[in-house]
Amino acid sequence: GRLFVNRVFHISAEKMFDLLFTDSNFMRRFMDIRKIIGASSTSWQREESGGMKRTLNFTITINNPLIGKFSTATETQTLYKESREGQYYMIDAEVYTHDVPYHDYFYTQNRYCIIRNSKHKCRLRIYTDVKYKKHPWGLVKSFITKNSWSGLEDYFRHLEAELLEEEAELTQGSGDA
Ligand code: YK8
Repeated sequence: GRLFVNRVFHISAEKMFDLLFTDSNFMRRFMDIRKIIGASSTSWQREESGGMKRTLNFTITINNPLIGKFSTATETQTLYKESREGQYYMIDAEVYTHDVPYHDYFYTQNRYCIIRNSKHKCRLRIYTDVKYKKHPWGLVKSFITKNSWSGLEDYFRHLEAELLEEEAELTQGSGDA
């Protein structure tokens, strides 16, 4: 796997969770810019294991002539029961892209950790792994891996940049920047 984001933000842990994992203006705007369309989400629901789960469906726009222009996707997010409101949140997101070539071979697992640093600061870590459900032929595997990493890197760099913008807006004039 790879660690794509590992940074302290001048945003509280609680606020960071709200930005990324609720139907926030931030996430709506970000999806708009990424041309992620038709997003719908269930609400967070308590699991028997003690964690919480929600499922998102959306259509991603892909700018690769080899792959196609769009793909529907399903993202299942699990908030681990070890999470503590305002202190520590661990979310695993499994993302299936249904309409790309070899879609039945792989999925992506994104792990988000939000750790309280102080009252107004948190550390965000995003760790990603491409997982295989079937064993593809070597060449196919490297094709999937290469395309997934470049797409994911682009996405998370952009997300980090937008979070920095949000941080700047939130701290502006608050006096404790
Ligand atoms: C979520 C992983 C792979 C996929 C894409 C397909 C490669 C196909 C390989 C063929 C286009 C928002 C990605 C990047 C699309 C975007 C997905 C996003 C960023 C050629 C063999 C969508 C997080 C996420 C997870 C997985 C990403 C896909 O919140 O390369």
